[in-house]
Parts: sequence; structure tokens; C-alpha cells
Amino acid sequence: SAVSRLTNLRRHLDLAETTNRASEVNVVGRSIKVKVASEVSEALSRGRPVVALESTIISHGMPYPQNLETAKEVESIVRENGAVPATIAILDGTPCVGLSMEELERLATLGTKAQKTARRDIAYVVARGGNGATTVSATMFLASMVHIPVFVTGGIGGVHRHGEHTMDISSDLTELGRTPVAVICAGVKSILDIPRTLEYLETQGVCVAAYKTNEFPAFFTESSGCKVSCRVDTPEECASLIEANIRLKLGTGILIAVPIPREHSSSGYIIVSAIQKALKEARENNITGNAETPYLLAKVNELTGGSSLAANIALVKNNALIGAKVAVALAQLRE
Ligand code: PSU
Ligand code: MN
Repeated sequence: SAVSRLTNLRRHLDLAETTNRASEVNVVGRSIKVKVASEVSEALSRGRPVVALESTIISHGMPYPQNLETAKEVESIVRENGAVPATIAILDGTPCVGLSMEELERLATLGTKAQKTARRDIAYVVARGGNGATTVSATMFLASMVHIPVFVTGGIGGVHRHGEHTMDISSDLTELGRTPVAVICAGVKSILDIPRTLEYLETQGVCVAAYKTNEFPAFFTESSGCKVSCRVDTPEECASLIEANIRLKLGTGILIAVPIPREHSSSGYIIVSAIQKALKEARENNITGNAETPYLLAKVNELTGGSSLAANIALVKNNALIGAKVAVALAQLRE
């Protein structure tokens, strides 16, 4: 309708001065430079579907060159399904929403030399002009800043095992509690404590929905044994949920968990035993804090001879497919 188009236009006016590639976003009177790819800002201004994508999965979640190939393929899948991809990262201190091929390549080759950037790290990386690969929490924050409501990734962080003692709880969970972006993922890995992760999300007031199932998926496997309170069966149902959340101004995010496609979850058992071994080695080597997730991911990849990586890639692509359809359905709903 004309009203929603006007709203979109107003929203776009927040992104002052769209130049060829970059826009400036004005935040409470002070200016912070955020580079929004022209394709992304154009789509946003017209109310067209956009899907945000994170970048820690590229730098720390997968080895080169599979990380670059996957990042490109994920962007293609989003496009083929009618949405504009917006990979988010911080390059030379500038938050970027939508990366060029060169920028994507730069990030993929930087790998772990890029700083893993969660919410707490954003100001530091910007202040020192660094290169930051954004985790789910930082990506949500930047996506929300430019009004992108849908974000696709592989898996989110959670409550770590023994988290009740270490207090290692991913800031992804608190971000979901404070930022109204829908995150489409394949659940959380069993390197984490899944029941406590769900308890924590409930405390944070986050709606956790499972796609075509009643159970929360466990990333490499379809089931975790944990039931969710909300089930969605179509992209349209996801869109209605996201729209209701926005209209209610709840301010919280939504987690939409999509199980790994069955044909890729077959290696589940091998992965489960690799996870046990990786957890043991992490403990023995005293790996803690934000180094733990990348360590475990790399170890599991190594121990499964790459089959966990193949499963990881397959589920991210599936999430991109569904995420694009959700973004399209949401844009239609708001027309
Ligand atoms: N889980 C994965 N792959 C990933 C991550 C998690 O299967 O790449 C990354 C995401 O960027 C997520 C972050 O936001 O790890 C969580 O890190 P931490 O546990 O330190 O909060
Ligand atoms: Mn942590």
C-alpha cells in the first residue's frame, strides 16, 4: 500500500545520501559511517526483500577456500529465490552491509586474522579501524540498524556445557532478547548445552520457532529431544510471526530453527562422537572464552575428515533458501 511504501521511504531517508556504494546512517544525531551496498539500500527503500548474512562463519567457521565458495553460493541462493543478500562485516573500521566480491574474498582469505566481532567488540574494531567478522550478535545489531528484519546463518551460539559454572553464555542469546531481527538457523550444535540454551532464550523472552517440526533441531541432527512452543510450516507463517513481533514492538528477536535436510544428517553419529572428543581436547588444552567455538568447529571438521563441513555447508544453503522465501513473504505481507 501507499502507506507502507511511505514508511519504507521514511526509513530510507534515515540512510542519508546514498552514493554509489556507500550510505551514511545517522544514529541519534551523531553520524556513524555505515557502508550499505547500493543494491541493498535500494531494495530496502523499495520494501523489497533483503536477507542479512553473518561473516564469522566465513572467517572462523569454515576453512579457506570452502568458506569463500559457500559464502558466494549462499548469496546466489538468496538471489535465485528473489531476495537481495547483505553479508555484514567491519572492514577498515567501517561497518559494511552488503559486500562486493572483492570484499568477500578479502574476508575469506583473512580468515582468523579478522577479529571475531561480537556485540562487545564492535566499538573497539571500529575505533581502531580494524577488520571484524561479525558473529550473530553483532550482525543482528547492524542488520537492525539499517532495518533488515531477516537474517540467515548456520548455527547460533548458546549456553556452553558447564555454562552454569563458567557463565560462558553466547551474547547471541542476549542479542536475541534485545534486537528485533528474525534469525533463521539450524539450531545449536551439541557442543553446547541445548536444554539450557532454550531455557535462557525463554528467560530473554525470545520466541523460538521450529520449522515443520515440534522439536528444536541440533544443527548436525534433526532432533535434540527438546520441544519448542511454536511451530511454523511455511515461509508465510514465518512472515506473519515476524510481522506480529514487529507490530507488537516487543523489541525481541525471533529464532526460526530449520532442521538439517534428512539426506545430509546421516553422518550424525560420527559427528556426535567427534564432538565428544573435541570437547575433551578443548578441556585438556584449556581453550575458553570466544576461542572455544572456533576451536571446536575446526576440531570436529578435522575429526570427521570433512564430513561435518559438508553437512554444515548443506544446512547453511538450505537455511538461505528458506530465509529468502521468508523475506519475500514478509515483503509481500507489507505491500
Ligand atoms: N556456530 C556454528 N558456526 C559458527 C558459529 C557458531 O556452527 O560459525 C559462530 C557464529 O558467528 C556465532 C558465534 O554467532 O560463533 C558464537 O560464538 P560464541 O560462542 O563465542 O558466542
Ligand atoms: Mn562465549
